[in-house]
Formats: sequence, structure tokens, C-alpha cells
Amino acid sequence: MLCKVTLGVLKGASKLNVLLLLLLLLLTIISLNGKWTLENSNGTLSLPAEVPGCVHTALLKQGYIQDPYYRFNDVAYGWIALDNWTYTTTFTVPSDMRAKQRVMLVFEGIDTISTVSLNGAAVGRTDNMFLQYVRWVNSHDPHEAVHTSPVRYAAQRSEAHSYRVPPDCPPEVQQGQCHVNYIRKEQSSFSWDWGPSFPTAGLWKGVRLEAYDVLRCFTTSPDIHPFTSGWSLQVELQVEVVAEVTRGQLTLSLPGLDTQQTFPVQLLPGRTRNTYTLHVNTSGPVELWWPSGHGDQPSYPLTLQGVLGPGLTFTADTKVYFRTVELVQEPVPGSPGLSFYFRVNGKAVFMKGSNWIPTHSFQDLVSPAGVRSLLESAVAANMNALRVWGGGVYQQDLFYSLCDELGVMVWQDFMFACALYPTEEDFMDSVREEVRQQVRRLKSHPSVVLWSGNNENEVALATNWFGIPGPERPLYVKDYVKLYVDNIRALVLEEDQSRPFLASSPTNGLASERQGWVADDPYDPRYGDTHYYSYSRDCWDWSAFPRTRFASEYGFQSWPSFSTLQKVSVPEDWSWDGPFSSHRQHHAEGNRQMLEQAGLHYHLPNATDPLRRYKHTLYITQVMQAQCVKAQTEFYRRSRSEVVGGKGHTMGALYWQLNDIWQAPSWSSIEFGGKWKMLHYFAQRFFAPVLPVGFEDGVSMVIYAVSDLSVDLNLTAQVWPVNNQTLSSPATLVRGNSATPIFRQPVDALLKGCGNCTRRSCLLAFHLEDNHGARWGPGNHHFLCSPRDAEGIEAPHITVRYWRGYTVTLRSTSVAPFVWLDAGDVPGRFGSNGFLMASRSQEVGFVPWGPTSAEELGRALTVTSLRDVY
Ligand code: BMA
Repeated sequence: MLCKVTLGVLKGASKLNVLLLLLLLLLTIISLNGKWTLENSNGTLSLPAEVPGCVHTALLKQGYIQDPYYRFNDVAYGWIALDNWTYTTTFTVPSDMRAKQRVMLVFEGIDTISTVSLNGAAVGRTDNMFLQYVRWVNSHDPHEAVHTSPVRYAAQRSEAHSYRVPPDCPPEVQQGQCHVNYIRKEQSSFSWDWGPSFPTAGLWKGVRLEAYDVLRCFTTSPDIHPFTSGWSLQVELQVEVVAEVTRGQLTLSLPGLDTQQTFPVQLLPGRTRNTYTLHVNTSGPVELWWPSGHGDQPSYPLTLQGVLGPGLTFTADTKVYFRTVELVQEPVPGSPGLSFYFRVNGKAVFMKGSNWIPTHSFQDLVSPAGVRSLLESAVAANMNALRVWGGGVYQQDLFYSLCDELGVMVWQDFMFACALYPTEEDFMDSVREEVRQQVRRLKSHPSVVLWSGNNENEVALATNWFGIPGPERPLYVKDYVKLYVDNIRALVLEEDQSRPFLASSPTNGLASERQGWVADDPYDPRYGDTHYYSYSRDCWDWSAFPRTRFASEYGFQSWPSFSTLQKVSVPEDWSWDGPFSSHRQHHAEGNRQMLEQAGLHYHLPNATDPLRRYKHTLYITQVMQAQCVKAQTEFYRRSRSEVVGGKGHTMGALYWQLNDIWQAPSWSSIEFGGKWKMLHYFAQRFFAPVLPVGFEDGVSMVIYAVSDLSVDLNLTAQVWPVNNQTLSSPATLVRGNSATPIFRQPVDALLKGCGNCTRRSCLLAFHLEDNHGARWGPGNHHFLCSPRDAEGIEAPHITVRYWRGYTVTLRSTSVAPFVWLDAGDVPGRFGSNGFLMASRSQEVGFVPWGPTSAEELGRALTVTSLRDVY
């Protein structure tokens, strides 16, 4: 769909409400956000359209289409992406603005292929949704218009290419569009294995006019450099100067650190970047930014004041944070490979978290509150890191500011995923500009700890995903190196030396580099990071997991809750085998895989009432997912301090995936709309700073104490129930930042010790305690058999009582595994869930996210436990 932008005559004004940092006196700004007119190619549709926005949301708001997420609408509305669309607005500019020497038209983001014209004359052409476009509109710079939809454009580019750049099309089950790798646009917008195909078009970010006489400052980006005896701050001032040569001075102040310095300034005409190094006064302590769980996130205000002659001043305020980050790849004692971990402020940090995908198909519908809620949910689940995955979009500024404030480390991919890419010159030019702009925009955020070239493209080449014949392989490897190494990496190193760069994920890192950037086996657990998925192997068997240095992706699918699905479906859709269930499932065989994995350990739902059975099936997929990801994550966390068979020293666990783009089955732990799945409650526990992890090793039951704390602890494992008594391990020194074996006993002996216990009638619960009897971390448990084979799980009588607002009290007459509270549509989350309840009462708090009442919660609340499903 062509996104052709036509602007009217320069007259009149509306005031701008958005501006990043700067400027006084020098710049006049008019926002062109608001109502534009949108028209399709043959003029049969003409409607008001909000900017920022996109064609789909404009059609939705004007009632031309229903909710695109409703039932099968994603396919029904495929026509939108095949048409060409024109956005038009008319505005007037006040005379004082017209009197300025320069008038610039600034588009924060255009999605994607468009020609921009002003008063009928083309002023620019766009082909990359990740770019900000700035056009000097005093003179005309006509371009030929490319009138095509993103889908048609991608097809034409592929057609015109001298050789095939795979994949051509997504798997059929995704019902998506082809050749997305030819267009610099959100790659998942043509469909993904968790998302619909909505190839959007539109002005997805703001539009404004800027006018100035002498100088336009467009960014300042402080960059922190530690040096041996202190800290220095590099402040970059990017300016566009109209006057001949501008001289003056610039004062940089960090009042919180008693630091101020004035620099002589000489600005040359045109667009330049000027760097000033401020040496921070370190006579007092500089407080460091730490990842969540390791310390606070203090910031210092920084002000810039420029004086460029009488009456010509500018000021800017921003925040700076101090931290260092290194990606450590060095020999590991007793192991043939290299380590792979992040050292922040000199401290090795185990990364705990997940992968972030686009939160909506229509970026203009992403709300700040939604972004905040997801990030707060991540931190509430004890995460300290998120990977912004390369098939989506570079996130909005707010995302990174919140990550700074919350202590979330960001592994930032560049937006290339699961494909090979073309490298002809116009494509590369566009990519180079994208990298430059994004690095400049984001590099002042302490949260961003890594740049990474792409998602899975090294492994796609190495393991030949696309069946490239041997003799042609060098051509594709050459393209790969050209794109990610010779261009992206080179640019990143030029723009930002303050954080590490990786070419791909997964990768062997330095070892991949030595093999010409494409390793024979990028999944080698002894190097770099790994992605590991197996849906058919029993996820309770930890020996199946790679003992990797760093797990940057792993996961299992589940379905979202009934209340989430209900919003986009009708009663006839509520069956596991029906068309709706297969339509929403974009991962081939996904529904079958979920039930097969669940069937290994749980009874599958067999209620005669179809709706009850459907709801139980959704529930059982969440149970399966939560328990599988728990098993895998606990394996990674307990592997942090040991090397077994040359493998180990795992220092990261980022499961796939945090959030959803729509209401459908996926690997997420949070549903579209923000509701936590069972997995997210589990994550809160399995990512706890101190955690007991239990597993069977041969004939023995083993418990490790995992600690992310800086302090050492003296702990015992309290294992229960054995003969109705607690069994204590001897006190063991658990060092900070380590995983320490603390308990080992043959399972047989444990069972003998408890009288009539068998694997089927008994499970082990345990927690950690210090010598004052204080508990450290959450309790944990270990199943000695599958719940499916367990004896004596009775139908629990779970009664719910409320009192004191949102506190729910549950009572159970017997042990009830996987108790699940669901508050339906009431937005909020439970404080902590007792998933394994003994016959005692338990209080669970509910944290509402909006106005609600205890009565409303009471009406919505349902309780399910494993025994209910069979
Ligand atoms: C990965 C990701 C995504 C995908 C996920 C689940 O490898 O990078 O491409 O959605 O697996 O299949």
C-alpha cells in the first residue's frame, strides 16, 4: 500500500505538543499531528485519519471495518494491505515562521514505502519505517514516486533481485505475506508463528514543521566512559547551522556531582556533530546504575547551556546514569570453550528475563500505560533483562526510559529476523541510516547493554534452513558479512564504543568471528548463547537441555485464558478442534504438541460439557507451559557455578516470550491485554534472588541453593514431609552469586524415612533457612512422579472467602496441585499464588490495575485445580 503524503500550503499554525529536548529562541515548531484525510487508490474510500496512526486504525475508527483481531478478520481484511493509500492535510504557516531561513518537514516515522509531496511537488521518498525523515521544504527536491503497497513492493523487489533471497513466504499455517525481508519494516507484520498478518501503512509517528534562522539542535546524547581515575561524559550535540560560522560557548553542568565545564564552541555551516568531554568530579562518590535486584538506578540531571551571540541561547536538560558493561568471553577453567556473561560495574550478573515482541500489530494503539504495565510485570517477576527481538520494532523512547528507571537490562537486536537479506546499495544505504539513527537515539540509555545484529540469521545459514545449494553458499555468507559485519557492526563501533556488539543470536560470539562470522554450529553450548526448543521431548527431563553458557531463547506454547479469547470469539469458536482454534494457531502442529507434552504428566481434560472441557484444556496448556519453563529455567540457574563435561557456567536465562501481540496461543507468559498466565506467576518464583532448586541426579535427590545476592549466607535445606518431620541438611556456606549443592540423599532412603511413602503418594517440598530460622527465598517442590500417576489426589474442596478488600482466602480439604485463580476481565494480578496447596488455608492478595470493587472481583473469580480436569 502506498503511503503517499500530500501537504497543503504553508499558511497558519497549530501548536506543537511534542518535542524532545531542546531549544529556545531558535526554533519554531508546528505540529502536523491530528486529523488528516485518507484515501484509497481509486478514490472510493475517503475518510478522516488520525496522525500518528495507520490505515487499519483509521478504517476501524471510522467504522469501515470491525475489530481486526475479531475471529477471522485478519484474513478478511487482507485487502487493506494490497491497496495504495494517500494521507493529505492542509495547513497554513504564520508569517514569522515563513520568514525563517529554513523550514524543515520532520516525519518521526513513515510506514513504509511512500512519496511525500508538498503543494503537488515530490519532496521525498521513503522506504524504511525505522527512520526519521527530515526534508528541507524551502526548495523542491522532486523524486519519482513509488506507488505500491508493502506487500506488492516486497514482491517487486524480490522479482527484480538477481538471485533468490529466502525465505520466499512464511509457512502456510501463518496465513501471511511473502518477501518481508526485502522491505525495512516490522518483519512480523507480514505474520509470525505467534502473530497475524497486518502489513500496516501510515504515518505511525508524529509529523511537524520546524523553522529556524541560525541553528537547529536535534539531539544530545551523553555517553559515559569510565577511565582509570574517574568518569567522563561525552556529550554529543548534533546541529544544523544556517549561518556562516557560529561561535560561542557551551556550559555543561552536573550539579549533583559538583561538575561544570565551559567549552568554546565553533559551529560550522551545515549538519555537524560536535562532541564535548566532561570530566566528572569524583571527589565525592558517583552512584552507579544497577540492574534490578543488584542495586538502585540513581540518575543525575545534566544541563547544557549554549550562548552563540547576543540573544542567541539554547538550553537542554537530560538525565545521566553511570554504569559500565562488558560481555566477557574468556577461557573457562576446565572447559574447552569461552565464557559468555555480562559484567556490570565489574560484577558478573546472571541475566534473568524474557524476550519482548511487538505489543500490538498497530503501533499507534500501543499505550504508554500498556508498556509500563508490561515492564512492571517483568520486574515484579524478578526479571532484570529483556531482549528486544529483531523481528519487531525498535521500541519507543518511553520503553527505554522505563527500563532505565526500573533496572531492566535491554539486549537490543537490530530488526532482522529468521531470513537472509538483500544487500544492494539502496537497501544498504537505508540500513546504514537506520543503524546510525537508532544507535544515536538509544545509546544514552544505561539499560541498553548490548547491540545484536539479528535474530537467528547466522544459524539459518550455518544449518541451511533454506536449502541453499553448496556452491551458492559463499554468495550468501558474503552478503551476511557485508550486512552485519562490514556495515552494521562497523557503524555501531563508530557511533558507540560504550557497550558490546554481537553479530547474531544465537552465536558462538568470538568463536563465530574466528570462523568467518558463520560458525559450523552456532548452537555449540560451549560458546556464546543458544536458542533451544524441543516440544516432543519430556520437559521434565533436565538432561535434555543444553548446558549452555547463556540461554537467550527457550520456551513452550500455551493458550491464553478464556476471558481474553472471549473478547474476539463467539460460542461456536470455543472448541479445541474447531476452525477458530486452528486459525489462531500459527505454529504448525502447535495445538497437538501442547497436548502431547501435557499428556506426559497430566490427565487430559475429558469433561462431557464442551465448554467446561474447552476451558480445562486452556488451563492444562498453561500448567504444562509453566512447569516446563520452570524446569528448564531452574536447570540454567543451578548450572551457573559448575562445569560438567566441559559445559556449564550458564549466566543467562531469557525465555521466549514475555508478551503477546494478539489473543492467540503463543510462548508468552503475559496475555494480550496484560493478564498474567500461570507461567508468569511461576517466573516470579523461579527468578527469585534466592531459590532452592530440586532435581534427581541418578538415584539421588539433590537440592541446590541459587543466590544472586552479593552476600554469603549460611543455609540449610528444610525438606518436608518426611515422617511428618522436617529433614534438615547440614548448614552450608552459600556464596553470593553462585549455585551451591546443599542437599543430596538417595530417593529410596528418603522414601523409607517417611514410613509408607512411595513415589506416587508423596512429593517433596523444601525451602532454605538460615541458622536463625529465617527463610530465604520462596519454597519449592519436586514431584516424585507425574501428577497423572499420583495416588491420593482427592477432589479438593476449595472454598473462597473474601475479606479486607482484595484479599482472597482459599481453604482446601486436601493437597491440590496447580491451583489457579482467575479474575476474568478484572484487570490486575494476584500477589502470590499457592499452586500447590496443602489442606490449610491460604491468603492471596489481588492487586487491581484499575477501578474495581471486591464484589466485582468476587463475581469474576473462578478457581481451578488439577483434580478438576478429570
Ligand atoms: C524463535 C524466535 C521467533 C519465534 C520463536 C518461536 O527462535 O526467534 O522467531 O517466534 O522461536 O518459534
